[in-house]
Amino acid sequence: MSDSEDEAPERQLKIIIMGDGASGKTSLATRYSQEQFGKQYKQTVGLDFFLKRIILPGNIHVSLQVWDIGGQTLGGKMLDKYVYGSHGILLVYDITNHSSFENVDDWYSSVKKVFDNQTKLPHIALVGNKCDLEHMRTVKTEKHQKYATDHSMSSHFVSAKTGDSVSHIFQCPHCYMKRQTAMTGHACSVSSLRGVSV
Ligand SMILES: Nc1nc2c(ncn2[C@@H]2O[C@H](COP(=O)(O)OP(=O)(O)OP(=O)(O)O)[C@@H](O)[C@H]2O)c(=O)[nH]1
Ligand SMILES: [Mg+2]
Repeated sequence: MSDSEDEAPERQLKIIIMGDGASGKTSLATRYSQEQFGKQYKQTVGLDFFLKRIILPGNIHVSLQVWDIGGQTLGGKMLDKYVYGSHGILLVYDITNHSSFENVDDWYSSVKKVFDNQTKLPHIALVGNKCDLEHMRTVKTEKHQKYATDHSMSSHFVSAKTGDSVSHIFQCPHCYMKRQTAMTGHACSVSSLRGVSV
C-alpha cells in the first residue's frame, strides 16, 4: 500500500466551554454542532462532549472536540483535568445575569492555575451569551470589553437562540493559529483559516 494517500491526517483541537450554570454553554455547543436550540434547561452534570469535523483550506482536516463543562464543577476536583491540554477556552456568561459575569473571574482563575507552569495560556475568549435578550441586559458592554482587554481575551457577543456569531467562537482563528504554530512552526494568516463544516 502506498503512503502517498490523498487523505490528510486529522488533527485534533480541544475547545472547552466554561461558565456559570444556565449561562448557555450546552445551548451554544448544541447550536454549533447540531444547529438546534431548546428552551428547556437541563443542567449538565460533570461534562458533556460534542464533536465537529471541519476542513481548513489546504485540506487540513480538524476534529474539533468540544468539552462542555457543567457550571457546578467550579471548585470541584475534576475541573483541572477537564481544562488540561485545551487549545481554546470559551468563558461564557449570560448578559442578563450580572453574577454570571462576576464569576467569570473565578473560572479564569481556575484556568490560570492549570497553566501555571506554562509560558502561554491557550487562547481564551470572553463570550457574552443571550444577546437576543438585549432589553434585559445587566452587564454593560464597556465592562465586558475592559475585562477582555485587561486579560488579553478575544471578545464576543452571541446568541445560542438565534445562532448569531456562534460558529465564529468555535472556529476562532486565534486557536488555529496557535495550534498551527505548534504543529508546523509557522503561523497561518487569519484569512486562510476560514473553516468549512462537513
Ligand atoms: N433567550 C436565550 N436563552 C438561552 C440562550 N442560550 C441558552 N438559553 C437558555 O438558558 C437556559 C440554560 O441553558 P444551558 O445551555 O442549559 O446552560 P448551561 O450553561 O449549559 O448550564 P449548566 O449545564 O447548568 O452549566 C436554557 O433554558 C436555554 O434555553 C440564548 O442565547 N438566548
Ligand atoms: Mg449545560
